[in-house]
Amino acid sequence: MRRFFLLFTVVFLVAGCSGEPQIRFALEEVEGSVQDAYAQRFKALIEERSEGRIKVNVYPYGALGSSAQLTEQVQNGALQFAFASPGHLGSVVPEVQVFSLHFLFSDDEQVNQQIFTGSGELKRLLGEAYRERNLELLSIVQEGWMVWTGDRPLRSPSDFEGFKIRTMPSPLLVEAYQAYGANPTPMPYSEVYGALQLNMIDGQVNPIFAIEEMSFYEVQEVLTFANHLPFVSTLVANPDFLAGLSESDRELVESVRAELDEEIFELQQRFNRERLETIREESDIQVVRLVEEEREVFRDAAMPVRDSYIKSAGERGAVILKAVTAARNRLEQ
Ligand code: 6CS
Repeated sequence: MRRFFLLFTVVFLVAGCSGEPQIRFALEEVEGSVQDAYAQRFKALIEERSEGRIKVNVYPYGALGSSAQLTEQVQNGALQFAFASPGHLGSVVPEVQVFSLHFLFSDDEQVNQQIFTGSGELKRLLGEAYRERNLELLSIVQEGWMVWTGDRPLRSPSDFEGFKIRTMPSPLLVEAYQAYGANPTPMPYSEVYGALQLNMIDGQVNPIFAIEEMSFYEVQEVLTFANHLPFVSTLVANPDFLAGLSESDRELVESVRAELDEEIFELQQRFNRERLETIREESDIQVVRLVEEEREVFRDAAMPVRDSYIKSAGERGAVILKAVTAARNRLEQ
């Protein structure tokens, strides 16, 4: 009886009431964000190319829960697709914390794009780690450089002394800011604006498009660009849902996913460029860009976090780290 019920649930979730696939796709970001642009294009292409047979419903941040709750809903099949940012996923999939390691990736976004979308070890090994946690990793999506916002310029670790910075909860993000002497304070994305406004925290870190659409710049004095880390999210799906699709529908999903990898990379560059202009027009926020010597000091301070990564992500983590470093060196030549 229990098996029958389980089977019924799976068939219902795969097919939806109409007998055709229905995709519930949840975002960790609000309408107008990079993730929203991705999901709207995904919906348009899938619905058009399946001639309306496959329906995609998009749920922006706030509709269905926090990032951690969205991941759980993909794992249990209540959602078919979602974005799962490594900054929120580190305790579930320690290997993904490779995206929390400052100064590991290239200073060149194009190089990083090739590392994230290429057929190298990174995606294969992370895919294995995700599958063990009942998640199918579809894409690694770059959303722009992380930028520090604060009540002061952050030019050296001494500026971080006692600085309360909101981070996503991944343990290695917390460790990186501790290494700079800061006081990292993880909290949900939705609470950051209020916490900045009430001076419960001194700053936070996110890409420019998010700093603009979440209005963080309204309650901050300075943007510091260190280009220490690209913000990435991962597109995940429920493995049973994908396995239950017909071969041609699976191919359709795969072709749209591959097409969007390139399209969204360019779109996020435009979003981040244009929204920096908006921030500058609407505020008198100071913009600081660190020079190489300043970045070098942060790079040195962050290096020990790589050992912590290997401790928490084990042998597979060590191979991922090597593969990223090798790919970076090769592509930068
Ligand atoms: O800071 C955060 O928690 C969030 N930032 C972005 C840009 N996307 C999702 C993530 O949850």
